[in-house]
Amino acid sequence: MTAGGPARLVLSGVEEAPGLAQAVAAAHGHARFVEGRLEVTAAPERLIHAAGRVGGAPAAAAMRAAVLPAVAAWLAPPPDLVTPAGRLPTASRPTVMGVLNVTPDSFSDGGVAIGAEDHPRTALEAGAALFEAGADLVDVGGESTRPGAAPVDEAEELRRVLPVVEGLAAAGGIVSIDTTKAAVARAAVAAGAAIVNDVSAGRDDPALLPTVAELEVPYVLMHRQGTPRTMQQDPTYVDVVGEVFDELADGLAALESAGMARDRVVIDPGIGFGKTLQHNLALLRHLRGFTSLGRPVLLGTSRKSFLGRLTGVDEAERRLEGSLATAVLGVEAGASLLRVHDVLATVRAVVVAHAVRTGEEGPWTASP
Ligand code: PMM
Repeated sequence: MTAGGPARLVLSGVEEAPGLAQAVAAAHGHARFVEGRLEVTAAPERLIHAAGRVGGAPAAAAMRAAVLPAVAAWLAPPPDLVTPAGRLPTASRPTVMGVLNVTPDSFSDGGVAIGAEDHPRTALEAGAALFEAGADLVDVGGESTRPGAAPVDEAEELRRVLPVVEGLAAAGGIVSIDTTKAAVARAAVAAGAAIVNDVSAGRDDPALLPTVAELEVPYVLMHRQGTPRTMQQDPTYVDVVGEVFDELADGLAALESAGMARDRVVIDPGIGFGKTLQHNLALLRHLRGFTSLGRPVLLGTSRKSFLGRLTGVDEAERRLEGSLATAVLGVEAGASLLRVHDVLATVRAVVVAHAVRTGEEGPWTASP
């Protein structure tokens, strides 16, 4: 699509949709209903005129207000993400978030085992290695969010993550805290964390969103259906892409009502969180559409079980090729942050994908 050319737009909540479809067709566009949504292929201006023909000037104005910002966001690069610890250059290139899970079962998911007497030394070394490999930021988590995982209490989560956040931040790195708990987010930010990454969209702890708004740090709003304990039992959607999109759009509006500036929010479709293999594939195929929300998109596919299903690889740490394939496709679809375990390999793959996409070489390179 070009700025003035036809666009494929998916509209929900449109009043008088049948009349609008007819008016679009009369203006030589295409329109059809799919699962309660109106899919239109037309130049945005034609769609606005069609709305005016059906509902008069107010309908044209409403359509203009809804469509033009979405198209502009879709066409434009996302803005940089400004954090208290520095700026993430999401406007100019994809950025890589290294995963540092500090949980007892973490050897299997690429993190570091805690419980050893030397905690946090091993975790700090692992975090430093992620930065050295080219991570733009490191995501520290103390509670496993794997399907079936049991919750961890606040004191234990704090014991796991706080010294790690503190050490990595003190060394100058941008650190995000992967938590669903307000108290952990607050303590981690006090210890130097610059982003709160919440896989619950604020649903697990009602104090989390007001706390993040008050702390004035960026926030990752991720889509999840169900809870980690049960979410993979029977994920159900009528239209997974539309539903995840609408929930993130509603979530963004709710965050603004909670006092969080929109320009601090990153959105994430939540690959693997209450999704079947086909749901994950549909979200990846339609990832580009999420950029129309005007916020940087985070993609977390690294080592996830759907990659194991597709490739027949059971061990999470042997799913590098699938992880890289989705990272590269994610970059092509406009993802701004990639949450990954294999940082060096991902940075190298993404440097190439970005160069092909834009023609730009560097200045961003991976160190060995
Ligand atoms: N995935 C996991 C944990 N945290 N956060 C965001 N924003 N997006 C994700 O996809 C995501 C996340 C689970 O992966 P892991 O158990 O391998 O860390």
